[in-house]
Amino acid sequence: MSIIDFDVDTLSGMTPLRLVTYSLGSNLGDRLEYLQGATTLLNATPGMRVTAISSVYETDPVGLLDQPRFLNIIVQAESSLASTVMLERAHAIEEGFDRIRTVRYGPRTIDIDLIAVGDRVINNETLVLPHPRAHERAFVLVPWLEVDPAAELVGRGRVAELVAALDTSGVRRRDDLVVEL
Ligand code: PH2
Ligand code: MG
Ligand code: MG
Repeated sequence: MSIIDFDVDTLSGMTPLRLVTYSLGSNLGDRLEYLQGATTLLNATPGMRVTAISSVYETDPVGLLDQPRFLNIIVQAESSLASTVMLERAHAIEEGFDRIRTVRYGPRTIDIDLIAVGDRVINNETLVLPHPRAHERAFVLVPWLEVDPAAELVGRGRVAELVAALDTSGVRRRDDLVVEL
């Protein structure tokens, strides 16, 4: 890692209040319970306040196709924590739910991905922001657009335009399911 890649927030310990966008996914066990539990714990993080939760979407698996369908949501929060701390918190919550993951892109009880932190651009060994595959993932962009119609993905443009260019047929809203605070 070179010095210019270093997350200066980590050094200073002080950052402005930013809008954090997390993507949550589950395709093993009680999927809705995992999404709800992870959302509750994100909101319980000192220095983090959840401001929006999308509808629940049932989505066809992307990448590794031979696995159960996912439930996906977007959770947004306000926080002045350093981005690396936001990521660590996501990993700690995953571990708390006994996340099982045997293969990359494979089935998991809960996956919490940090998609964007305000307009921060970070690229180091532990963290890449915005998330490098977010722009091509309808299961991320469709719920993100729902909670934030004016959203922009730094370096990729407006989320609304990205969604318009994607096949969204594998992303279905489940109005019978809800995650709330
Ligand atoms: N996550 C993956 C790989 N594929 N597909 C869907 N539909 N939803 C996900 O959350 C997902 C995926 C890797 O984390
Ligand atoms: Mg993921
Ligand atoms: Mg992940």
